[in-house]
Amino acid sequence: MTQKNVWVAVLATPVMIAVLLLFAGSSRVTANDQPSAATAEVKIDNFSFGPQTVTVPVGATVTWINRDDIPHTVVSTDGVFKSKVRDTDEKFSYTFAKAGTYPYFCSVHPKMTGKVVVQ
Ligand SMILES: [Cu+2]
Repeated sequence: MTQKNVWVAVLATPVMIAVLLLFAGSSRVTANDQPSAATAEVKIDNFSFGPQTVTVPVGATVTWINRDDIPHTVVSTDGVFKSKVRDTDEKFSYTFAKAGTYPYFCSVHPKMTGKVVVQ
């Protein structure tokens, strides 16, 4: 090693250790702050999704539950998710791994629309 390279190594090592500690620390903090993934619920009732727009963190699971007395579906406009026909009190869940805006509708009644915002 040249004199210059030795100094680079001497200076770089504590920086790398600090970076590693930072990463280890931050992942531990994340684990403590979010012991389980976030969840949100959307009720389907009277031909509407409520709340119509639900905002969740990345990784959250949204569960739709049909409280109406007729069947509905939950279908992503962009083809990201698609439920089967949900009868009264049946549920559909989807976990959002990526940030974005996910509009959806009921394929039986396309005027029923909603939106999930993942951030
Ligand atoms: Cu419907």
